[in-house]
Amino acid sequence: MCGIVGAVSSRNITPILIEGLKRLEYRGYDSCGVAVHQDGALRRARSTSRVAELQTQAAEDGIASGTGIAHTRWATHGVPAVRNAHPHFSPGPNAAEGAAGRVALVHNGIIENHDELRAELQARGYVFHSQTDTEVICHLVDQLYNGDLLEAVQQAVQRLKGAYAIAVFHRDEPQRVVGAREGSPLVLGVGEGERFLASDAMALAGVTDQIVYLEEGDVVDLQLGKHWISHAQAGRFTAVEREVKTVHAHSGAAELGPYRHYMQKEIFEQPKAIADTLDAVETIGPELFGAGAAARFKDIDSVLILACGTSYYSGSTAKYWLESIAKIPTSVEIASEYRYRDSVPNPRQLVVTISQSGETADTLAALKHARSLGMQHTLTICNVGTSAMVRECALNYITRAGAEIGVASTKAFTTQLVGLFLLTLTLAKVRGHLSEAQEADHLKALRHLPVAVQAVLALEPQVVAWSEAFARKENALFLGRGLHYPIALEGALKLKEISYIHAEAYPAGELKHGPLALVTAEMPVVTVAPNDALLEKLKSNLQEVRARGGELFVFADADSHIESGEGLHVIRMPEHYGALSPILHVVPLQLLAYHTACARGTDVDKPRNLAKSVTVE
Ligand code: HGA
Repeated sequence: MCGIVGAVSSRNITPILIEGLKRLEYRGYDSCGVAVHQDGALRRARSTSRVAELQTQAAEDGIASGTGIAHTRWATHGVPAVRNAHPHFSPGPNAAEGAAGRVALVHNGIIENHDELRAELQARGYVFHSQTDTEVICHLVDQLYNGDLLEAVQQAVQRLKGAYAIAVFHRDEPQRVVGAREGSPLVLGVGEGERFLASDAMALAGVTDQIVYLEEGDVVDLQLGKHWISHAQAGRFTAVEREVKTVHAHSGAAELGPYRHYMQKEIFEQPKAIADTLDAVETIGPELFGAGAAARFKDIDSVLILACGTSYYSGSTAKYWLESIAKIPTSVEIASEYRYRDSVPNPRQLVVTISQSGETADTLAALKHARSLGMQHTLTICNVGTSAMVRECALNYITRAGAEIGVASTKAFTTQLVGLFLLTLTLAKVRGHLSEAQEADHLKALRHLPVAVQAVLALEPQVVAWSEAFARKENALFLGRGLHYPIALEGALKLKEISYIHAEAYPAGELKHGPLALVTAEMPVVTVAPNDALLEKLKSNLQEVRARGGELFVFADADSHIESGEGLHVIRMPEHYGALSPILHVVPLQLLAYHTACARGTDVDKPRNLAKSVTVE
C-alpha cells in the first residue's frame, strides 16, 4: 500500500527517496511522486506510471536536494491521476493560477473530516487542485504556519480526525522535515548527520539501520543531524524520548530467479517457508509464544481471532483445529466488522490477530478496540517481527515466510496455518487434551510438511492443463466441507484477486440451499475433496452438481476413490494428511489461480485495485 520516504541531509537525497519508494513498490500503488527543496523553491515530479518512470522524470528535470519527501499512493479519495498524486503543494490563500508552493506534504491514511476542513479553508481563500482528503492537511499547515513548521504541524494534527502518517516541509525552512503519525505507520531513521522518515524501515535498508518506531500521536522534527520527538497529551505537546533500535530490515527487492512472477516463486518457496517457521520448534509449549504466555494461556476460556482477507481464512481454518483438538470455544471475526459492532467483551478470551505485514489498519484497530473493552490477553501471528502488531500484542508467533512480494498472499497463508496449528497444540497441551504420543505424532507430521508440500507442487503441470479451460470462464464455484471450507474460500479469493474471474465458495452441503441454481455447463465447480470423514457426504454433493450438467474439477486425495469421467476431472493429491490437510490442499488452488491469471494475461503480482499491507481503513 502507499509509502512515505523523507530525508534531511547535506547530500543529494533524491536517489535515496526514489530507492526507498522502489523498496515499497511491491505493496501496490497507483501513482507516485517526489518533492524537494531546491534553490529556495519547492520542486516536484509526479507520475501515474511506475517509480522507474518517476526516476527518469526527476533526473530529466534535475531534481536534486538534501531535503525532500516522496510517496507511493493507493487512492482512497480521488481517482489515480497526476493531480491527485502526492506530494501536494500549498501556495497559500488567494494564490494566482500556477503560483509556487510554500508547503509540500505527503500522507498515508484517510482524513475523515476533510469536507469540513476544506470548506473552512476555501472560505479563507485556499484553492484545491486535487480530489484528495490529503490536500486539506497541506493547506491547513500553510494556514497555521507562522515561521515554525513544527508548531504549524502540531496545531494542524489537532484538527485532524481519521488516520494519518505525514511528512511535510516548508519553503522558508530549507533543512527541515516534520513528520507525524496517528493510525498509520511511520519510522524515523537516524543516520550520521542526516535524518530520514519512512512508512516502513524496509524503505531505508542500506541507508540506516538505526530506527525509531514513532508512536501514535508523535510529531517528529527532522533537521540536519538532529531530531526532536514530541507527543500530545490533552492538547499539549511535550518532548519524549523514543528508543533507537538496530533493525536489519531486508530490502523489499528480491530476485525472481527462474520464476515468471513473485507469486509463483512464493508458491514454490512454501516448503522452505514452512521449514523455517518450524525451525526453532523442539517441543510444544507456551514458551513458543513469548514471555508470560503460560500464565495467560491458563487464564483463558476461549479464543477470538481477528483478521482480514486471506488471514481471515487461516483464522477460520484454525477455528476447526482449536475446537476439535484443544477443545476451546473459538470465534473468528472480520476485523473491520468487529471494531464497529457492539460485542460482549470477555477478559478471559485470548485475542489472536493475524496479519502478514503486522500493519493491517483494520486488524490493528480491531485489536485496540478489543483491548479498550478490557481484553488484555493478546497474541499475534505475524510475518514481520518489527511490526506494529507485534509491538501492540502481549504475545506473538513470528512466521518465517520471508518477504512476500506478490500481492496475493501464498506462503504467508500456509505459514500462518503452521503458527495457528502450533497454538492449537499448545492450548491442547495446557488444557490437558494432548497426550505425549499425540504431541509426538503431530510434531512428526509438522516436520514432514515441507516434503509433503513439495510433492503437491509437483502437480503443477496437471493444474496448468486445467487453467486453460478456466481462463475462458467468467464465474466459478468452489466447494469444501469442514476444515476445508475455509480452503475453498481462500481458493476462490485467490482466483478473484489475480484472474478477475468471479468466484464464490460454499460449504458443499449448502449448495442445494441456493447456489445450485447457478450451476450450468458453463459453471466450473472446483472441489476440495480430502479423504476425511465428510468425503461420502461430499460425493453426494458432487452428484447434485453433475445431475445439473455442472463441470467438476476435483482435488482428491490419493485414496479417495473419485474417478475421472465425463464432466468430472480429478487431480490426485499425493496423500491424505489428517489435520494438516488444509495446508496441502490450498497449494493446488494457489497454482490454479496463478496459471489461470497467466493465461488471461493479468498483472499477477500487482492485481488491479489491490495493494499489499493494507494500511488504510
Ligand atoms: N487518502 C489519501 C492517501 C491514501 C493512502 O493512504 N493510500 O494508501 C489519498 O487518497 O490520496
